[in-house]
Amino acid sequence: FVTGIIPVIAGATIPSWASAKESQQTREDNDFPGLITREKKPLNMEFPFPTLKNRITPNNQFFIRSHFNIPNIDAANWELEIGGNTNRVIKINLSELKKLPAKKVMATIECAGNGRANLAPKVKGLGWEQGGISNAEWTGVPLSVLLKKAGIKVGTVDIILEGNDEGMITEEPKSPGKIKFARSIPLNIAMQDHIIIAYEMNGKPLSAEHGFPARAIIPGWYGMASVKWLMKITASEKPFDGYWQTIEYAYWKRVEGLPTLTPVTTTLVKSEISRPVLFEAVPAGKPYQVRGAGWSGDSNLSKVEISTDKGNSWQPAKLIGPAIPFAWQLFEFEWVVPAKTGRYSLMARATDQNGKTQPMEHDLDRRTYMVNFISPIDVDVI
Ligand SMILES: Nc1nc2c(c(=O)[nH]1)N[C@H]1C(S)=C(S)[C@@H](COP(=O)(O)O)O[C@H]1N2
Ligand SMILES: [Mo]
Repeated sequence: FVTGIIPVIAGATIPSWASAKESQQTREDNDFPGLITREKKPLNMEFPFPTLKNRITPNNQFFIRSHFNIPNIDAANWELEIGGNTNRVIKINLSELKKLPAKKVMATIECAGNGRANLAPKVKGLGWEQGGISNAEWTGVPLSVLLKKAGIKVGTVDIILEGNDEGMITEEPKSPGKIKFARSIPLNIAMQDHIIIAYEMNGKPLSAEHGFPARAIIPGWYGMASVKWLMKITASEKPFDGYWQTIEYAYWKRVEGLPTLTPVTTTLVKSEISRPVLFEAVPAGKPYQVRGAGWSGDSNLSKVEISTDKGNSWQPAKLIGPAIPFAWQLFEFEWVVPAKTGRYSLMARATDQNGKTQPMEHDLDRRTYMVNFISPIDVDVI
């Protein structure tokens, strides 16, 4: 066990002294170098966003979001059951799953609570800053292949994905005793080709933290839908109203003007600056490379723009690499830092090909989810 390791980032510092200190104190081992611990039990760790260098997040740097303790699953005894409103109940083990035609999908997973720490006044819930998000290439079997094997009966509207982790929610609103983590997706989404039951992440078997032996990957949706430690898939004739789509991960959608609790689904357009970090000292009168990433669950990005004057004017950043559906895209921008010293406020604003762009403020109908408003990075030009 080595203490005192801080990831070395050219020209950058750790986001804040508090989070650096916290990650030093609570890290249990060297499995996740540099990750920021938000909670120890259950394990919740944030990707140190200022270290963003490559499009793919290494497996040991990928953020971890778990509601209960991580289950210890014996692959030899694991079976995935598919049933409910189906012609037959099928059970499939890991080696059978791996023999089915596989598909690779690159997908960025963002927790619906990412950026929650930026909300003012402070709110309850895990205080994710910038790193409740990561990107990987996943390998698995299209969910549609499994659903076709079981034979989905007419009248099915929802496909419920159930994990093997369980526990009790002891804060109000409490759960009715122990419950398993579960989430549903509509049947028409479930049948799309890119929805997969993944058993590999960046070419390696899933780790215990990320859902071993298999998990759902719902590209373009916030993370809660990508159920880990998958054990059961149920075709349902009614929309599923489980804990994590009514009480948590639900927002107030206006229906006929009336706020109606609705499950959180697709990831909103957003960008984050990885360089500079908040309150970084930037040398005056020299070029400085601003970096970050942008994404949208619904479509590819059309542009990311940067403002260095509190949003008065915007200039285009350069998008790096090809657009890949469901995967974030890195950007860079050469800032000609003024000779005049003082505090400057940097902002990034992503727009997607549907023309959707980031708002300036958080919409309270979203509660503490889907936080995609433009969040300035203040720096000191010295
Ligand atoms: N079984 C199960 N699946 C789960 C969760 C969980 O607690 N249990 N958390 C969800 C949430 S809220 C997120 S953001 C993603 C995070 O995936 P990761 O831990 O691999 O980053 O997993 C989702 N799948
Ligand atoms: Mo999440």
